[in-house]
Amino acid sequence: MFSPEIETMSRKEIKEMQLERLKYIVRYAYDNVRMYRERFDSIGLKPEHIKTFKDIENIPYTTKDDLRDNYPFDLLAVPMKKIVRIHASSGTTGKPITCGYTRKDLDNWSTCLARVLAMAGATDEDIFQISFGYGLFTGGFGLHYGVEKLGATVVPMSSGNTERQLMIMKDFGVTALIATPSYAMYLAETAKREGILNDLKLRLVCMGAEASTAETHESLQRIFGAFPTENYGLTEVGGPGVSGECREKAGMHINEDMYYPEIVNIEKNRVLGEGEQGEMLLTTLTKEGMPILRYRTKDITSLTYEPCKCGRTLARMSRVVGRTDDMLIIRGVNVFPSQIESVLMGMEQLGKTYEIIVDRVNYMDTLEVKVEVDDANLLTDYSKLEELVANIKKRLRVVLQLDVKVKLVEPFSIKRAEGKVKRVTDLRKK
Ligand code: DLL
Repeated sequence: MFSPEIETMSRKEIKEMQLERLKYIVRYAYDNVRMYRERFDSIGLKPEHIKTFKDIENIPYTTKDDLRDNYPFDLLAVPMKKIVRIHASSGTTGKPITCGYTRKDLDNWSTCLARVLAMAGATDEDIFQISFGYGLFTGGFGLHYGVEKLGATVVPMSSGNTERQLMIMKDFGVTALIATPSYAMYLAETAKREGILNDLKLRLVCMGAEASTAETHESLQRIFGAFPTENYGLTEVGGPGVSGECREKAGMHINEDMYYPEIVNIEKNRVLGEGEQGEMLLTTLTKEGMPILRYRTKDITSLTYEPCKCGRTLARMSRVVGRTDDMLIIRGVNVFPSQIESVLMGMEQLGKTYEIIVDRVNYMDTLEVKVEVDDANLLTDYSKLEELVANIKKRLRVVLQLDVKVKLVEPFSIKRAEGKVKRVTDLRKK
C-alpha cells in the first residue's frame, strides 16, 4: 500500500475527515469562486449551513455546462501565478473544459495515482510504458507522475505507432502497460499476430479512460498473460486517480481523503444508498486550483463501504456501466454499449473490435453490430458463419431483449483508436 495510514482508516475516521474537509472546501469555493458564491447566494445557502453530510444535499450540482460557461479560467480559486499546470478535456464538441492545478494539487494527484498503481500490484521495480497521449489530456502526465512517485520506471511512449510500442515493450523489458482498454487490446492482438508474445515481460495492464467489461479483462489476461486492472477519473475533478482496482478486482477503491462520492437518482433528485445504482457525483476535498462541488459525472455506478479483502477500507465503486449520455434507446429499450461488449468479448471465435450502428428505417429503430472474427477462414465457411451469427444474435437477445443485426468482418478491418475509442454511430441524429 502506498498510503496505509489513509487506505486502512476506519469508516468513522474517514467520515470525520471527509466532513471536516467538506466544510472547508465549501467555504473555500464560496469565498474564492464567483460562480459558487452567486449560486449559493441565489438560494440563500451559506457555507456555515453545511454542518452534516445531509446538508451537502442542499448544494446544487455542478455540470459540464457550468465548466463550459466559465471557460477557460473563471472557476479557478487562486490567481494564475499559483497555477502551475493546466489540462483540458479532448472536447469532441465545441470548447474543451479545463482544470488548473497548484503545486499542492499536483502533489496530491500523483499520490492518488501512486496509490492506484500500488493497488494494481505495481512496485518500484516495475517498468511502465505509458501509452496514453501526453498533452492536454490528463491521462499521460497524470499517470507519469504517479509512476515516478511510486519510484518505478517510466517509459513515456504516448499514444500511437503500435509497431514501435511493441518494439520498445520488448526491448526495454516493460513489465506494466498503461493504456485505454481498447488500445491495450489492439497492442495484444498485434503482438499475437506478430508472434512476439513470448518475448514480452508484461505482468500488469493498468487501464482507464474508457469503460471496459469483465470479459475484456479476461481476454487481455489470456492474450498478454498479464494481470489487468482498471482505474477511473475525469478531467473536471483533476483527471485519473479518483479510484482504482486492487488485486481482488472487486470494485475500484476511491481516494476518499481527496474525493467525496455520492450516487444520485437525477430524475428524483435523491441521494441513493449503498449498493444502489445511479449517477455518481464527485466533490473534490483538497483541490486548491479548481475546487468542484457535487460534479455530475454522468457515469453510472454504485458504491460499497464494506472493507475489502485486500485490507483497504476505502469505499469501492463498481465498474462503470456506462454514461447516461451513452445510453441508447432502441425501440423504447435502454441499451448500454457495455452490455453488447460483454456478449462479444465472451465469444472465442470473435475478435476484440466491434462497432455499433444505430439507425431508423421506416420509423423503426435498428441496431447493427459489426464485429471482427478471430480467424479470417471462418468467413468462407458459410455453415459455420451462419451458426455463429445465429449464436451471437441469440445471446444479444437474451441480454438486450432486442433483435440485433449482426455482421461479421475480417480481422483488423475495423479502424483502431489510439486514444479513446468511439464504438457507436447513431445515424438517427443526422
Ligand atoms: O479519461 C481521465 C482518465 C485518464 C481516467 C486515464 C483514467 C485513466 P476525461 O477525458 O475527462 O478523463 O474522461 C472522463 O471517461 O467521466 C468516464 O465516462 C470515462 N472513464 C474514465 N475512466 C473510466 C473507467 C479521463 N475506468 C470520462 N471506466 C469519465 C469507465 C471511464 N469509464
